[in-house]
Order: sequence, then structure tokens, then C-alpha cells
Amino acid sequence: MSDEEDIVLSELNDEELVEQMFDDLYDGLKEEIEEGVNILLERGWTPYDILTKALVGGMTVVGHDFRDGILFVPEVLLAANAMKGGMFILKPLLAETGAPRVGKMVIGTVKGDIHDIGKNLVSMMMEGAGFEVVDIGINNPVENYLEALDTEQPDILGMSALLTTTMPYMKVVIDTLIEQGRRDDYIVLVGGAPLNEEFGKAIGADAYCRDAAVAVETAKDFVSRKHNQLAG
Ligand code: B12
Repeated sequence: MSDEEDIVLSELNDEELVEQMFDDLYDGLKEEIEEGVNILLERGWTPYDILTKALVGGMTVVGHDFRDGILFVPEVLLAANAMKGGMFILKPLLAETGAPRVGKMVIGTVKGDIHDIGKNLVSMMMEGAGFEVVDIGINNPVENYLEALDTEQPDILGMSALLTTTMPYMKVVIDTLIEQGRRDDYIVLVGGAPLNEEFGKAIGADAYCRDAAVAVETAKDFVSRKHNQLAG
């Protein structure tokens, strides 16, 4: 038996537990991550802190080692799966804030791209802030976005891309909206690790959001401006 099997998560203090969760996420141990999340909840941690400090923090470590060729796709998939286990527990809690509905968003990852953790996190945080979110998933060609916009009539269109090769596709979607004369019907927010503010501006999005918390703030800001405009 290895030392690791002897670790009892509930006996660790908060700091040790978060550290252990980083290791467990790294090793793709979904059940341990779920247990860790539940323990932190019992200890009075807010769902948001667990999400950002334990889960996203752990995923950052995974990201570095993936970049440096220490971890490979199968391991990262396991880590992602463990992260999703934790997110699944937090999701209803984040949505429970009882905030009145502030607006509606359609969100999806662009064509050629299957990364969905960041998008899911944004969805969860937006729901927690009182937005209705329609998630159209990954690998979306422009047609999917258009169809969802037609059916759902949202205030906001959110697009996610994690690859430098897929992020230009956001411009394809925005250009199509311009061609159809409906670009200004939506607040377009974009995000994903390789993007930046400049890119967001260059492709004609309303804003680039660095993370889910900024996404919520930006969305609230734009929606209230839109409503004020309509009122005035
Ligand atoms: C997990 C992961 C995977 C998993 C994805 C599992 C899943 N279900 O998502 C798997 C193993 C499948 C994968 C595959 C690949 N990956 Co990958 N992956 C990652 C990794 C390690 C973490 C991404 C992540 O989940 N981060 C955590 C979340 C919370 O952060 P986030 O996504 O950035 O999201 C936040 C913000 O960006 C923002 N945000 C995100 N989306 C949106 C949308 C809106 C509207 C808003 C407002 C905000 C917003 O808010 C989020 C929350 O705060 C990154 C490394 C990294 N540093 O990003 C590489 C990374 C993105 N992958 C990379 C690569 C190369 C690949 C592959 C091509 C590898 C391969 N050779 O096959 C494939 C591509 C598959 C494809 N076609 O999409 C590269 C990209 C390099 C580049 N410059 O293009 C990275 C950067 C790793 C690296 N340095 O090499 N990957």
C-alpha cells in the first residue's frame, strides 16, 4: 500500500486539503475531488471559493505541465473529468442565490474546439448571478450559433475558444451576424485562455472576459446599459 492510500482527506486542515486536491486533480481522481469539495462545503467554504481556489487552481497546475510536455492528453482528460465531478456538486449551489433573472445568454465553444471546462464555469457563474443560460456545447459551426440565437432570443452571445487555431472562428460568427444585419441585437462576449482584449476588439466583440467572474460583471454591466437605453 502506498502512503497516498492512507491519507484521510477529512483529517487535513484546509490548506493541506487544497494542496491534496491539487494532487488528486492532477492524478484524475474524481471521487477524491468530489469528497474534497464536500468537505470544504461542510467547513463553510463558499462554492465560489472552492471553484476558484481548489478546482481552477488545480487545473492551472495541470495546464502548466501539459504545456511543458510532462502531462499528455489522456491524463489531462482524466483531470478534466475529476474537475467536472467537483463542478457538478457546486453547480446547483452556485445557482441557488435566488437572484432575479437578469438576462439570457447563449454560450458555446467554437468549431474545431472541444475544450469546455471554462465555458461550463462561465455558465455556472452566470446562472448563479441570475442569468438564464443556454449552453450549446462544443465544436459549434456558425449555423449552430444562428439557430440558437433564433430560437432563444438571448441578450448575450458568448463564445469560447482555447486554441489559437480556433479563436479566429469567432470572427466568422460575428461577421455572419454583421452580414445578416443583426450584430447589434446581441451583446457578444468572448473568452478563453489564448484570447486578450485586443483580439476581442479586433474581431468586433463587445468584450473579452478574462475569467468567469469578469464575465458576470461585464454581462451585468452591458445588460443594464441595454435596458437603460431601451427605457430612455
Ligand atoms: C483541459 C485541457 C484539454 C482537455 C479538454 C477537456 C475539456 N473537457 O475541456 C483535452 C485533453 C481534451 C485537451 C485537448 C487538446 N488541447 Co488542451 N488544454 C487543456 C488545459 C490543460 C486546461 C484548459 C482548462 O480547462 N482550463 C481551466 C478553465 C477554467 O480555464 P479557461 O478554459 O481558460 O476558462 C476561463 C477563461 O478563459 C474564461 N472563458 C473561457 N471561455 C469563455 C467564454 C466566454 C463567453 C467568456 C466570457 C469567458 C470565457 O472564463 C473561464 C473561467 O474562468 C489547457 C491549458 C491552459 N492553460 O489553458 C490546454 C490547452 C488549451 N490545450 C492545448 C492543446 C494544444 C490541445 C490539443 C490540440 C492537444 C492535442 N495535441 O491533441 C487538443 C485539442 C482538442 C480540440 N480540438 O479542442 C493548448 C493550446 C495551445 C494553443 N496556443 O493553441 C493548451 C494551452 C495547452 C498547451 N499549453 O499546450 N485539452
